[in-house]
Amino acid sequence: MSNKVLIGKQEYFKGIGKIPYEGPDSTNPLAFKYYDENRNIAGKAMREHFRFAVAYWHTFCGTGADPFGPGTMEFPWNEETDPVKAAMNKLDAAFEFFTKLGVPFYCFHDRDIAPEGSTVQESEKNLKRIIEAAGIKQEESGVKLLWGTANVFSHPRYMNGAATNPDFQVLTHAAAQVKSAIDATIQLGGDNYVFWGGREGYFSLLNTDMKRELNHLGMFLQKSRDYGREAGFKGNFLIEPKPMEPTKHQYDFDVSTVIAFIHQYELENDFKLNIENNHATLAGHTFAHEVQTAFGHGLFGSLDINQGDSLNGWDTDEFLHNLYDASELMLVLLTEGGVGQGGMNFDAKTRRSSTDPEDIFIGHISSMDTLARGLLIADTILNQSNYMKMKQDRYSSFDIGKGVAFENGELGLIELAELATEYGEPAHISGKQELFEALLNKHLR
Ligand code: XUL
Ligand code: CO
Repeated sequence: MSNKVLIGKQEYFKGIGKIPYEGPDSTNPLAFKYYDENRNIAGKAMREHFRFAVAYWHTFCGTGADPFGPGTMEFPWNEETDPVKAAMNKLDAAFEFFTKLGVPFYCFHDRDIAPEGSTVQESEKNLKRIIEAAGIKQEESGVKLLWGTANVFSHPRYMNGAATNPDFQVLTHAAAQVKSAIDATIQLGGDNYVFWGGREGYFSLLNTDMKRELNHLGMFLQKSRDYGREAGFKGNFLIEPKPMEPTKHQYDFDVSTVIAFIHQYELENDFKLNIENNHATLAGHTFAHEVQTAFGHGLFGSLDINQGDSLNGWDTDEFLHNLYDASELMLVLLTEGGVGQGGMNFDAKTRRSSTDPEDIFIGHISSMDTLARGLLIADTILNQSNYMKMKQDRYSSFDIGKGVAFENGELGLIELAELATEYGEPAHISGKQELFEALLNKHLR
């Protein structure tokens, strides 16, 4: 990243400059304590371990509205009444923010970055205008697009789903949006294109033909892939799992469900997963579990970084500040080779009552520091403890003799049963879970 800060016609975050790295002893809330982008850890710069991205929808669109009241945050880029001019102002604010924070990437939905028009053509025209301007901003700043996506869940027409809507006409509108959003992603050189299910799911089986809806979704994704590849998109298509909200049964429940879907519809050569922490916990999994599952199937794509609240069951999208979760995640990433052409997108929002413009900076800085600290902890555990050996030793009986033969597929059930008779009752070998937990805690600092 260059140190250049990009300010448009007007400076939106006055009084805040480029966020510096000041080290762990700093008391400056607007400085990094651990994220030192050029510092080399485990063979690469910190920046490359994370490939941090800012999410357009929360940071520049979400003003804090909830079901009990309107937004609380006043965004000056929203003051302009002409929607296209307001989108241009928002773009200025966004690039000012990216460059002051020093993140290398951003992500958007079509409707975050450009306003919906009254017809398909008008919406496409609006998007094209803003994408043109975004391309220039990218060149000027060096900030890149991690992924683009289409919002096919907010407009009332999508109340019964988009690709899984029982009304074919609605599906065609989703196709028009996805086509334009893929075009925009290609034009901006995006590394990935994301499909989050939105309202693809159902509330009652009484009015739902699940098999038919899933077939429609599979067909829709195949056609989106075909279009993207023909149009020259070289990046990964990603599906983002979520178990519930907005529908009761989301079709993309968790990583395992999506992996089965990807294989069922023969999407495995083009599709991978975008995994979000709060979605993992809603599905009853840890983030580390979901990420490990995706790596296990060779389908890890990218990450949405946030966290939920352990005391409630909805998607609160808080900035990740749980050091334990960050360290476990970084242990998995370091042992599996890292984020690749994915990254870490902050699908996170400041709380409704955090209304100062600096709070948006503090949320991102705190989360980037949490992950950087998690990286340092994981790297120390891997290099300065016997963690990996302890883990591998649990499986050492498969490294010798008949264990090797089993792994090579050379022993059938009859031979295995004969061996059980020969061995007699095995001695108990402790799993040592508490020792592993103590080892991680010892390094949490
Ligand atoms: C919703 C969610 C989305 C996706 C992109 O819970 O995570 O913002 O990340 O559509
Ligand atoms: Co997300």
